[in-house]
Amino acid sequence: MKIQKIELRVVEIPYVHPFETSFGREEKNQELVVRLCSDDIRGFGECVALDKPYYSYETVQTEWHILQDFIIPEVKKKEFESPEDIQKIFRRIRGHFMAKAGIEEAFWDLFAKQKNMSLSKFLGGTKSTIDSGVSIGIDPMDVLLQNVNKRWEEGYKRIKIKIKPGWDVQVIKRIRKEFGDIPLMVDANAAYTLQDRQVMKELDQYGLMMIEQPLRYDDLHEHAVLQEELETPVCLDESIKSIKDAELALQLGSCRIINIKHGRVGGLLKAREIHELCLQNNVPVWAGGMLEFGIGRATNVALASLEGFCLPHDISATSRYYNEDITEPFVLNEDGTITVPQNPGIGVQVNEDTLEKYTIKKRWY
Ligand code: OSB
Ligand code: MG
Repeated sequence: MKIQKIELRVVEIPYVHPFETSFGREEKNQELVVRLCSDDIRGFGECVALDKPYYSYETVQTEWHILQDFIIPEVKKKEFESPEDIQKIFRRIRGHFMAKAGIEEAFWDLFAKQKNMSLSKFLGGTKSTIDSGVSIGIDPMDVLLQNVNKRWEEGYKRIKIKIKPGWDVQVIKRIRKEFGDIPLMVDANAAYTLQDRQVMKELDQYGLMMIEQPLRYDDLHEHAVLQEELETPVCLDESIKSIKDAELALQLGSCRIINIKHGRVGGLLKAREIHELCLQNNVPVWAGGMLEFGIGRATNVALASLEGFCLPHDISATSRYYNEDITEPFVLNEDGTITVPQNPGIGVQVNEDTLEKYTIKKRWY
């Protein structure tokens, strides 16, 4: 397969409600959308870096730079037999996993469409629905409790609360008091150090499903020390960027659960490999989210349809974040699941009008 034309777009859509984490409060999201054209087939991918280098060093602008200046010129020179072929181009470029993932996923979409298969089936997915969880940002207590109540009533299978120093134990205590024994977890986005282990030990009393990424974004050793002291499983997000990181984390005992984000690990091929490693080692995995628009959300859903993804995911309905999207929306079923699209490729249609409406920069290559 030869790629004749490639389009990059920066797309910006406001959230229905500001989203606050230990990084700060944001009103809108930007994503870089990749379109690959091969004859009459179009493949779409969404690069998931945020516009600021807080979750990872990548940003929408570094993604643009790496794709435009290093990846796209190579892609245009080559022929592709499968989505795996793009790995040869990636090998020389260190890091920049989210830039790589966006274009790799456009290849997966393209090849799946060429084979007339859903991305889920093409990846080897076995599930027709996936369990949906929701991530609740930092807000004043009354707003937060209303949000938890709303999402729990909507049917989400578990609630994740964003925490930071000073916004942790008292919040969880209050939620347990109001909502009892609901499936509950927290995500610190690396906001604590081992000196805060007392906070972690207090959180340990609340029967949480897991504590996600409490310590440094690049640490494995201190997480192992902490995990040893806790009953609650530690789940790693930021710290796992490769299969090597995952292997080491399992050896050291840094976590008992892994959150897999295809963008963070460099695409679907790598994400599937980490999932297989965890499946072999009986380590539960689930699919994380990066506030994706429809293309990225569809990719998440396809990944989460693989066998080893066995805990509720950070894949909520589109309406959790956006009033309007660049594809038709994903909706929450009454039983708290989301249906895996069965149409070819990502299985949702890109709406060219909304894509154009929210585009702030675009270029053809
Ligand atoms: O740590 O999982 C995270 C959003 C942006 C960056 C990092 C994270 C998140 C979320 C939201 O928790 C997940 C989602 O619903 O997309
Ligand atoms: Mg996280």
